[in-house]
Amino acid sequence: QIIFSSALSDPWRDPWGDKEVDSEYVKEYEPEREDIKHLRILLCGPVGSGKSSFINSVSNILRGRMTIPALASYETHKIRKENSKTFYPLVFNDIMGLEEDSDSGVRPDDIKLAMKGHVKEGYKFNPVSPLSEADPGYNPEPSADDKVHVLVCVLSANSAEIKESVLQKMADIREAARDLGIPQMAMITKIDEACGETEENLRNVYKSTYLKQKVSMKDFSAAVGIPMNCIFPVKNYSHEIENKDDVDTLTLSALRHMIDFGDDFINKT
Ligand SMILES: Nc1nc2c(ncn2[C@@H]2O[C@H](COP(=O)(O)OP(=O)(O)OP(=O)(O)O)[C@@H](O)[C@H]2O)c(=O)[nH]1
Ligand SMILES: [Mg+2]
Repeated sequence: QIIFSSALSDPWRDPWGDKEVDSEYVKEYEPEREDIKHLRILLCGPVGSGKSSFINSVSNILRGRMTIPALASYETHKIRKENSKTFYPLVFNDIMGLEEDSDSGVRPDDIKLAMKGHVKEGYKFNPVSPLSEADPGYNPEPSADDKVHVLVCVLSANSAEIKESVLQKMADIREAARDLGIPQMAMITKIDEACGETEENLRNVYKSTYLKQKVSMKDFSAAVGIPMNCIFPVKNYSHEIENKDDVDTLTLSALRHMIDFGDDFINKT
């Protein structure tokens, strides 16, 4: 159902982002450290929350045209520069959805191993047994850029309630990230379907009472334990055939913060 609520006179975030500035920032980013070729961003969240779509959206935006979506398992998604054989020094790992039931979906222990860089490329997570050191998918000596530099929890704005068991898994993952000192942020996807105001115009996102409540203490932020200023609303590209400015602006703003958080971590360790 569509919810219309009274618009906030005082937006929960200000001002609206600057697409050109953020785009340049993201495109120019290079990690300073010699031993780090790329900043690694790990996306985790419930099934269907929009993790893969986000990676695809980023690719569309940085390349300035629609691109073909990527696949599942522990794959590192790289983004090729347009008209070039080189890639941006940003990579994404997308972990398959956190199922409610503990016998399916990826195990939090495996996600912890992934954060430490122990999961090899192409490893297929096994819901019933964790990755062990004896497994060929186990990387015993991760390099500095096999490790995850920023953790992003992805949740959908239009899902009614997140299941307790899924929240518990997310809490476990976040605790592991905290122990490793890995910075964390959250993304709230599908804002185009969240409420009447954002359905009408994405620019209403920071004025929406409904979304403010979602991200504020009462709801989302308390549920995942991530402060409101580290939660970024986005709309992913799904069926569009052309890029749209407002969509790009929100995505680039989220991406820029991922870079900042991840880069801080790189320079600290
Ligand atoms: N309207 C809208 N649809 C979206 C958005 N993001 C994702 N979708 C749709 O939601 C569905 C699930 O998106 P995915 O990106 O596959 O979700 P995922 O998190 O990768 O899911 P798993 O890989 O199964 O864990 C797809 O049909 C997408 O087209 C969004 O921002 N807005
Ligand atoms: Mg996916």
